[in-house]
Parts: sequence; C-alpha cells; structure tokens
Amino acid sequence: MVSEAKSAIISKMTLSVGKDPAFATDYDWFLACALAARDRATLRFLEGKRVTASDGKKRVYYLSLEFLIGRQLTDVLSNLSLLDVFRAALEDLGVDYERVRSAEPDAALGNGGLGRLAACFMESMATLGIPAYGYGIRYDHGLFRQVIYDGWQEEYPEDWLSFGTPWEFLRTDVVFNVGFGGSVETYVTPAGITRYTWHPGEVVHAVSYDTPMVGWRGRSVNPLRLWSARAVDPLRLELFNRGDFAGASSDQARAEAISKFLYPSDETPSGQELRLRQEYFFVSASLQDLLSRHRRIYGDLHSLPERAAIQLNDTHPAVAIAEMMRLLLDEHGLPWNEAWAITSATFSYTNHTLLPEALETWPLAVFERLLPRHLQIIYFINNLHLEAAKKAFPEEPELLRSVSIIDERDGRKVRMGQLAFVGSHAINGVSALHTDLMRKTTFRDLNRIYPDRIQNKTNGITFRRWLHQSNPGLTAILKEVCGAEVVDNPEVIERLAAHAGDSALQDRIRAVKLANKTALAKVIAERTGVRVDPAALFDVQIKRMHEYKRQLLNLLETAALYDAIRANPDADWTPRVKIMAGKAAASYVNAKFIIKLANDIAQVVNNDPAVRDLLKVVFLPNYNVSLAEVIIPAADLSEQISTAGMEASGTGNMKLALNGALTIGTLDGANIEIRDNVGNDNIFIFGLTTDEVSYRRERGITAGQAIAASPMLAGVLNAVSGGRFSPDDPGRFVQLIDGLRGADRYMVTDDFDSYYAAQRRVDACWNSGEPWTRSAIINIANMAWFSSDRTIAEYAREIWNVPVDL
Ligand code: H2P
Repeated sequence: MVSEAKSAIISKMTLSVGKDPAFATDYDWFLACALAARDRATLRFLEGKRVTASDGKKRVYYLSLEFLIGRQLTDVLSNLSLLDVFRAALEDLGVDYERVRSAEPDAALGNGGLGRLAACFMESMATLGIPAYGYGIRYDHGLFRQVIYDGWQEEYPEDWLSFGTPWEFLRTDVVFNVGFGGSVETYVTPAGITRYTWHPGEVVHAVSYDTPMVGWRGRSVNPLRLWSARAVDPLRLELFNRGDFAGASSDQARAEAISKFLYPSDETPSGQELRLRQEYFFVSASLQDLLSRHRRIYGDLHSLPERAAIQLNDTHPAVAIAEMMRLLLDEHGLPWNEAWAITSATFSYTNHTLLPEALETWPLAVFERLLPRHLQIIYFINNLHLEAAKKAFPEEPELLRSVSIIDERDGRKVRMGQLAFVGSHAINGVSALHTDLMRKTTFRDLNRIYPDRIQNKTNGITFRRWLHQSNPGLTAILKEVCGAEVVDNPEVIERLAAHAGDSALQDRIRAVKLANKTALAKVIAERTGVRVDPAALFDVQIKRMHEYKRQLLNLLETAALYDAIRANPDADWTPRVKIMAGKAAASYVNAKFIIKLANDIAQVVNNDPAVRDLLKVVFLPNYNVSLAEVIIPAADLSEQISTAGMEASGTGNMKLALNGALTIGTLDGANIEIRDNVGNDNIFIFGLTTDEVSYRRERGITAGQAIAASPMLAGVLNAVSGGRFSPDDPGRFVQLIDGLRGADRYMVTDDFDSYYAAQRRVDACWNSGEPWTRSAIINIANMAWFSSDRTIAEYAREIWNVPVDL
C-alpha cells in the first residue's frame, strides 16, 4: 500500500506537476498528493453515477450560494482510509505531511454557518450513499481575506484559485446559456393557448466544474458542481482591431463578474444587481442541467418529483421556483397546472434566519429589468396563491398582505422567503426553537394556509472533519474507551459517560486538551505576537461578527473583569485567555468597531503588568475553516451568547461541545438542544429567554433600567465610551456605546449582569478541577445526536423521500 502510494505520488509529481521531486516545493507535493488522491476517488465517482442512472435512484440536488469546504486533502485521504498510507509514503520520501497539508489553500466559498453546513451535508450525503449533486458558484475569490491593521479590519481579495485547484474536473460538454434582461413575447397558438417566449437582451455561458465529495470509507462519491461565468464571445474583434482594447473585452468583464467574488452576507441588498445576477445564473444553469439529465435517463418530465428532490439552501436560490416554471412552461410546453404540480412536489426550502433585514427582497424594478419573464410568472403564482388564501380565510383581508409574495409597503418588492415557501412542499427550520418561531412569527400566516409544510431539522456537523481529523488525540481515546466502531457509529460515544468520573480517563482527556492548547498557543504567538499560557482557561468566541451574536457583550465582560482584577489583584482569579475570531461584512460599520474594540482592549490588557497572566485577550485574524480546525479542539469554554430568538441554530456550538468545551450560552437556537442532551449541570445558561426578549421589545423597555440597576455595567460603559481603551482617540466608541444606552436592540445591557455572574460560575467550576473535566466528558459523550449524518437521514426520510440506512 505504502509503496503503491509512493509511486503514485512520484508519478503525479513528475508527469502532472512536471517537477523533479528533488526540487519540489510543499505546494508541489500537495498537488501531487491531491491528484493521486483524486484518482482514487474518481473511479468510485463514475461508478456511482452509472449505478444511480441504471437503477433509477432518486437524486438530491442541493442548491446553495455557499459551500465552505476549506481544505480538502486530509478529508479526502481520511475518508478513503488512505491518510496513514500517504503520511507514511511521504515520510519515506523525506517529506512532512503537515507541511504538505498546510500548503493547500482554504476554499472559503461561504460566509459562516450556512455555507459550512452545506459542506458538512455534502460529506454526510456521500457517507450515507445518497446520490446527490451540490450546485453552486465557482467564485474566483471566496470570502475576503481579513487583515488586522492597527486593530482595524481591512479586506483583501482571497485568492484560492489563483493557481487553479487540483480537485476539480472541467466539464467542457456541460455548458448552458443563461439569459438576462430583454423582453417577453406573447402569442396565441392555433389551439388558442397563450404562450410566452423570453428574448433575453444578454446571454452568458455557465461552464461547469466538478469536485468529488468523498463519503466516509469511500462509500460513495458525489459531485459538487460549481458554475463559472464566461462571455459567449470572449473578445469583440472589431473593437480590438480599432485599438479599443478595454472596450473589446468589456462583455467578457461583465459576464465574468458574475462568478468573480462571494458577497458577504450582510451587505445591504439595495443596488446589488450583481447578487441577483449570481443567484439566477447558478440556478438557471443547475435546473437546465438537472432537467436535461432527467430527460436523458427517463424521457418524460412528469416523473421528476419521483427521481429528484431539490433543496433550496435559504432563499438565495429561491428564484429557482420561477425558473423551473419557465423551463417547464416555455421551453417544454407543459400546461400551468402540470408544471406547478411538478415544481411544488420537487422543491423544498430551508430557512436559516428570521432577522427581518436578512429576509431577502428585491425591488420590483430591478427584478423586472433582469428577469421580466420570471416576474410575470411570480405574479401569476401570487394571484393563485392569494385566491386560495382568500378562500381559506375570507374574513381576514389583512392576512393577504402578510402572505403575499409581493410586498406592497414602501416600494414594491419581491419577497423571496414567501416565494420559496409557496413553491415548496416542505419548509424547514434548523433547530427546534427556530422552527417554533417560524411557525409563530415570520411564517405564521403562511403556516395557517399550508399547515403541514413546516418541519424541523436540527443542524448537525460531520464528525469526520470536526472530531476525527481535527482532534486525533481525542479520537484515539474514544476508540479505546468506546470501541473502534466509534468512527462508524457516533452513538457509541455515549459509552464514555460511564467513565466520566474515572481519574485516569480525566487525566488523559486533560492531557489531550493541553496538547491542543499548546498548538493553538503557538499559532497565537505566530499571528499576533501574544504569548499565552496553555494552562489558562481558553475562552473562545468564533463566528461571523454580528451584533446579534453579541461579541460586544463578551468584550464588556472582559473590560469589567479587567477592572475587577486591577482592583483586587491578589484574589483567587482564574487565569483566562479570551480568544475571538471572525469577519465583519465590509459595509457593517458597528461590527468593524467591535473588532477594533477587541483589539484595543487586547492592547491595554495584555500590556498591563498589574494583571500579569490572569487575563489575556487575543483577536485572531482571518478566521476560516482551517483556523477553526485548530481553535476548536483547544477550547475550554464555548461562547454562544446571542440574544435569545436570534441565532437560528448555531453549529460552532456543536463542534466545540463535541471537542470537550463547556458552553456558556443563552437559551437560543441549538443551545437548547445541547442543554437537553448534556444536562443542566454541564452547561452555563444565562440571560433572557425568547419570551422575555419579546416582552421587552413589545413594551419598548430600553437599556435605562438595566444600567441604573447595575453599577458595574454603568462603570464599564463609561470606561469604554470615555476612551479608557482608546486613549489615542477617546471618542472612538461613543457611538457604539450610545447604541446600547438607547434602543439596545440586542439587549446587551439586560443580559450583562447574568452573563457576568455566569462567568464567575465558570471560574469556580474551572478552579475545582475534577468536576470541570467530568462535565467536559459528559458533553463529549452526549453529542452523537448532532452528527450531520442524523440530520441528513431526517431530510432523506421526511423531506426528500430517499431511502437511507442509518
Ligand atoms: C446561519 C445562522 C446559524 C445557523 C446556520 C446554519 C445563517 O449561519 O445564523 O444560526 O446555524 O446558518 O443553519 P451563520 O450565522 O453562522 O452565518
């Protein structure tokens, strides 16, 4: 095996990379290994496609604007059971696997949880043997690279593709035309039927690239098919010959802009025509592709719902409902009712947020300019939908406003959530609480009209990447204590619980954690210059920077703790390292100020000899999947402190608990289900509940009361807004803090005291030693349910109607 791998790697190095191994760089070795690994995945990949077609198996199509896959090499090798073999082969060749692995660029084709969920789902679908295609965009530049300069975030283009990627196959024969703009022609057939033809004003090519997604033990390999935009004519020769070189390539530049770069999720939607172009581009190509596959295999389109399930990952691909109707009506000549029956039986939609500003809408004018035929179709769908609503609830004209796909208030808009809901047979939330809130708030009226559509599918994470690969030390212990089958069946992790009090096991768990923390401490020193003690409590908050996720609450507590330590330096403090990482959308001013505050606090605290090693603050730049793989196994405390009702689920919370971190969190999203699984004694819950949050909101209770009641809070707000951490610019944080003193939309002030108190419970538990480790073990033991294999099995059975044996 090892010798085979060695010759495969050498052969790729010489014949594909074109390098003499003696002169190969780490990146060359990565290329050679990736190509050798891809060969092994490809045979299975092709075989899977053949069998699916010949056996008439139903396929799942997962449409997502984001796939946050990160690095692939370890994932692919490990899932093909070749990791040790390749490691040994490289060692024989005098090459260190770790360096080779790190030479791979991190594919950051997503923002955060939503994109990473799509990547975990692709892996789980392949693991469960579900034939699936992931469809998305092959962005030249993924999420921006974050550089922290003088404490501020700066954004630079990310360049994962600048040297190509060895994982993908270009499919030169899978190219589709995607149109934009133009006009719609109406005509009546001799049989008296009105038909429509769309004449787009502009056409671009969608070119496909397939990356194999390998399931555990290579059970199956599915394609992630990403579309790249190309101009139909790369160059306008007549302009070029006249010397207008820029004009000659302007069509190309306009077309290629579509797959140039991933939008950060919280950019304001206004004026972002390009984003709508991106959405329609990949949706149209994907639907054309899957319809042509279906016709090739089965002939007739009426059987589509039996052979295909299309999952919309949030509303970003929701225009697919209108595009499917257009293709069936205009291109394939089906009558409306048949087309609608096929569409609604095939589509399902996952909602990931209830934040009003994140619910996608498009101004009618933009929509009409870009997609005139689709707007007609949407009007038609809406008319039928409103008719049905009127019939069901004749006494409630108000209801029509809330369920309409067209928002008639301040400037008419298309509401993508309503469109996705109306066109799907199943709609799901991503945690029990979130789904409940969907039914009660945002989709309340739609839920009354279509009462059985909303389901819950609590998110999950793939244990292959987030436990086995990223934490081999812990995995080795689990194999020994729970049995080697733990890597195939996470449920046996539960066996660990019986040994939670065993001091030998506790010592081993602590030793693994310490080793992981030492590795993280090294990264922290390299990237920030700050030296931290691995024996201290590592307190971690890693996620997109957003006010509802309340990094600011964490920072205020840090500032208060700092003051408390200074006031009483000889007390029995728990040495802590506060570690934060995350990116702020480029246009999100407050989130960027919060990053600056984190760095300003770090500057003051880390350089104050009075606090010694009792408190250190670190903001790690450029958070991505690879960095998460280092931070998560090293965390002692997991910060999941969003305002109750605002975090749909969270998945970082699951990764951290699985790796033995205890959670400090609100009763929000999947935190509630984590608590139910690990038990109240093994988690630190604090803060307002969802009901209390809405009560305050409805009554307009603002921050005044909380501040008046808490001298510590008042003190810390004054300190931050008075320039205590920003002596170079004392007014820097006035506005940020004034936001808390006023509306405090995210109720930071209301939760401050209970958060501070919960942190002191954390200190006491940590100081007690044994009970902490016991709780950590109980957390690990009870996380099996959060495997994305469980989540995908539920989607398969309850939404997609696809067989699965789990
Ligand atoms: C979002 C939600 C999370 C959820 C995730 C996946 C949009 O991710 O906010 O609560 O777990 O989708 O369903 P994020 O905030 O991490 O970008």
